[in-house]
Amino acid sequence: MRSAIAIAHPNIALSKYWGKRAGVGNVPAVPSLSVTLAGLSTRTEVTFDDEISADALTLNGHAASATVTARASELLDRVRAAAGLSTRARVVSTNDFPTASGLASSASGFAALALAAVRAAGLDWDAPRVAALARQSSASAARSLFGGFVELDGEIARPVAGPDRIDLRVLVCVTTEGEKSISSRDGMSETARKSPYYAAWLEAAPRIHFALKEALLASDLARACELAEESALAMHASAFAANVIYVSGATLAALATVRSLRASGVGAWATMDAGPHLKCLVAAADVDRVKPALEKTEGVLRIIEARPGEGARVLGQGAEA
Ligand code: 2P0
Repeated sequence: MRSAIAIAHPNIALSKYWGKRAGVGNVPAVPSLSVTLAGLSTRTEVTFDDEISADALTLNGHAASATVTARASELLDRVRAAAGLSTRARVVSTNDFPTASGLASSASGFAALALAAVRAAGLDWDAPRVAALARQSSASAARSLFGGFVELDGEIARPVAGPDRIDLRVLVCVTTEGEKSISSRDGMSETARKSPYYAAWLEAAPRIHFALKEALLASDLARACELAEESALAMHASAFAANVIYVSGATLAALATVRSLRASGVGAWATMDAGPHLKCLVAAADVDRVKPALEKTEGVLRIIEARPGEGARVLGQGAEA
């Protein structure tokens, strides 16, 4: 038996990925830039075990569904092919935050799975190669291999600034503990197929992305966050028009809180992903002014405060599980 344990953190896109290039490889249609979050983690152990005849995945203490297991097996098949292995694997993965509700658990999940599987198989791949493997399963996962601020442009994920480039805090306003109703994958393909605004999104997204990257590299937190909100609103507008709606009443209430704080001169910006949680972007120095207002907002169940953190890493590996 050969095993490895990896830990990875979710990332929140400041400039969003939404839509895929035609063809194989799960390549995003637009560039994106994310921040990898400390304090929220996925821990995954992969054990190649000669005694089992099928891959088995345990997620947060429960056997995963056939669909979820098949997605993990696809990644494991790529690793087996590269390593010349035929052995099936036991995968045990746990998140310390809500799964599949727009908190990018697929990003940290596939980043941790890719890294643990590669190491357990004895492959000595560098981070960009592991990121390319993760991207094929979930494009945003490629970004979680790296820490700080990370760009995904076409097939390539790369870090663009360290975690301390801007003193950013992300206040994740949790609005439900349940799972989201439509997967990102389906939401993207519906948007591409049906939205009259998808072409406009494809045109706007790179402009927003490169302006945001420039603001980040100039350490301009306010400008970077303003562009992040612009990216989120443009992405959701294109999705809305295809009847793909991730926001709930609580999301919109939290958005109203953020915008009224800003109208009163407090630096607070919002971003939303493929789920109903709102993420408020704020300078560390302003957290005490912003957090109480969000906590009081109807429908906000709790707030997770996160800061930029490190990339995925291996916790241990060995010849025996
Ligand atoms: C992002 N999202 O850039 C965007 C913004 C959600 C909204 O990347 O189809 O789970 O597996 O490649 O990576 C979520 O999409 O999608 C995502 P697939 P993924 O973070």
